[in-house]
Amino acid sequence: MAKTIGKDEGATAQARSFETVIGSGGETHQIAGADGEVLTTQQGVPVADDQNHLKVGERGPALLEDFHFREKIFHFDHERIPERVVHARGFGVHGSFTLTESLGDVTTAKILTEVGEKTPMFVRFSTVAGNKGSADLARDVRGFAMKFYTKEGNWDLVGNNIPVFFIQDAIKFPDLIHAAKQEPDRGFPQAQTAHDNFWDFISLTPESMHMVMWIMSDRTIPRSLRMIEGFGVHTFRLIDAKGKGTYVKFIWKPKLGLQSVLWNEAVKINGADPDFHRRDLWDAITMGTPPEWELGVQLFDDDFADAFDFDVLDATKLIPEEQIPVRIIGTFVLDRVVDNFFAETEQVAFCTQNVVPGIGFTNDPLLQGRNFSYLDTQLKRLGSPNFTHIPINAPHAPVANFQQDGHMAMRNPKGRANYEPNSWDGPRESPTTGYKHFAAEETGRKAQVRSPSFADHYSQARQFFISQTDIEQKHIGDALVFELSKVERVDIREAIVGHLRNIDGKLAQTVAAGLGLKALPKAAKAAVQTRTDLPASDALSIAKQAKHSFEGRKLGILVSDGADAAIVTALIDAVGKAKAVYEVITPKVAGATLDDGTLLEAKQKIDGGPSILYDAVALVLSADGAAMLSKDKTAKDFVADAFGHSKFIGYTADALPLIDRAGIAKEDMDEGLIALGGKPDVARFLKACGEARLWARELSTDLDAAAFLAPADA
Ligand code: HDE
Repeated sequence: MAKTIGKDEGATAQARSFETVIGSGGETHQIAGADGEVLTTQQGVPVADDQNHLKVGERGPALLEDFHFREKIFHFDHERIPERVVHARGFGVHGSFTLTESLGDVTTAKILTEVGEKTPMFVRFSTVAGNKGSADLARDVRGFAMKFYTKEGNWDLVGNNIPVFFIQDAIKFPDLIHAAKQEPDRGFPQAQTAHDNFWDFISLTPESMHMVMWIMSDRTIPRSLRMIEGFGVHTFRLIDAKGKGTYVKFIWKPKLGLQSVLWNEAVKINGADPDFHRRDLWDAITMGTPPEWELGVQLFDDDFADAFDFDVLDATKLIPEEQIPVRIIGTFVLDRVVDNFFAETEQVAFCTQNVVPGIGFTNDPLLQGRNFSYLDTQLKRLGSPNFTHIPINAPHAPVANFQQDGHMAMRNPKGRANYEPNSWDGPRESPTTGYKHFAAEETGRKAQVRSPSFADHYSQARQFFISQTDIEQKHIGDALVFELSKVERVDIREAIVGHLRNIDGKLAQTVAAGLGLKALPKAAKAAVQTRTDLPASDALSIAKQAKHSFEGRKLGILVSDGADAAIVTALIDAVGKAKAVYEVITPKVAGATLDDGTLLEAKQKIDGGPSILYDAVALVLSADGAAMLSKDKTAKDFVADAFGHSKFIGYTADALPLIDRAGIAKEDMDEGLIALGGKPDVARFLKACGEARLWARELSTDLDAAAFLAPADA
């Protein structure tokens, strides 16, 4: 019998605890076996027939008496709860945090002081603007919300993958979100900011320009949720035993490094696999390669805050890591998928106000507003003040108080006293271990004002832009041109270019040229002149932090019948050694028979496995296979896309005709196309794949690159 390579994932048939029988009317019933579970109503009454409702005669009317039917439909009718107003599309997983360095000098929080302590956590990743059913690779901020079930109660760190935000005051949040989401008259476009309302709002809200630079960068089209950073955004406060405060910003860094896809890929991935990110995370965890992050802090005091160029309470600003290095204090691993999506991912309720003793707030006007919003929204979404009783939200720490009753009360106090103070028994406050708010001294006039210290809207936007590599800057320009080209009103396009002029002259010029504007619009009026002395910060660039490793990435191997078995085996071995994964793609899903008679199992038929789903591809084809695939549009797209997306492509000599037919001329063959003749070539190929992309290819072949790389006009 022929040998078989490949493993059959997901095909484990579940043991069947029922038998299917045909009823007297010809209908099928699934009857519980000897030790099988019996289907019941919500009341626990066993059900005899789950296929037909009760009716008068075989063709007669339904009877109200059928309580099983009515209960089943009633429950179904009420299955949906309101989706989140923002961050509706999300994916949650479990994990744990381990502290490696104590912050005992600045906080009493046990989770930040007990080194070696493992704290269970739940993380929900999300996009912001799209509805629950939108695609994963929308250009959008990724929510990165963490719930730590600490010994002292739940701590929620509800962050994003971008360290700054669009607005400075929470009162503008509904406007921002209304503008970003689908337009109210037509109900589209969803899950994208490429429309008039969003850019109109932005053009009238210059404080958003720093964030705009981030969202137009590759940060908003991540390759994987395993490859994004996380930020608490606001300045929070740590509080020590004496009540002294230290400012803190939280940052978490993925061990796999940062990586993004290209916009053209994102658009195609959304069609090929709208669940790309959640599937990727699910696969990584269930295959035993759970993603890990390091949790870090930037700590500072009032002296630093007073001397810093910007206001530390302004959430449109960050503190460059070069100015305050990130101190790594622990790691977290996300290693368990949910048992039930609704129960956990959907019902999890994060609240920024969930802090534990030793961790507190600052007056950041965005954070203050969030503290109101998150609790409020949970009541709407989950329908009861008892949402904390739902297992995913329930603290692992003991809970004892006199709050009672309400819808769906699951945790009900025992005993006579339900008030405090009382002369009976029950929980009492603890001045020693209880939460103490930071005793800030506050004075001031009651007023609706914006502090002048929040007025510089462009300097850090510029700092972000100049910190990027050429290719990253080009992508920002491309994204702006793409988005603004979808905006119908020319005056809005021009207004944005006016803001860009305050950030970087060349960027403004390239975008204006990309939009075909006849003249460069006037620079927007700035309350504060852009500073040009802020130095570039490498930590702001994805490319400058590259890990140069293929670990955690995926190779797509396109194989035909008669392909070289030795090369396939060498590739599979090399992928394993690189701690990466692979998928075999064949013309038919049944797999391919290699030149030594081995049957290679396939994960994808070529139509279902376009090259956009992989970080790099290898074409291991026989001459016949290449000849056949050269006539196939999908196979040609596979190669053309991989090339167009600057990916590394390994190929056996017989695959050359397909490369040619995919439109890659001999003179365009660059060092990113690597011939696979034997093991050393395979090793060289895998090493190259660790670089993720051959960016030089994009800079030399892309239509917009020439304009972008040209020197700026004076
Ligand atoms: Fe949120 N945000 N937000 N947000 N946010 C919500 O809460 C809100 C902001 C973030 O996976 C909502 O439970 C206001 C910044 C994440 O369940 C809502 C303001 C940051 C999630 C809400 C902000 C975030 C939310 C909707 C301006 C990054 C998903 C559903 C003051 C630091 C949590 C919900 C999850 C969700 C309000 C700004 C992150 C409506 C008023 C800044 C990751 O309460």
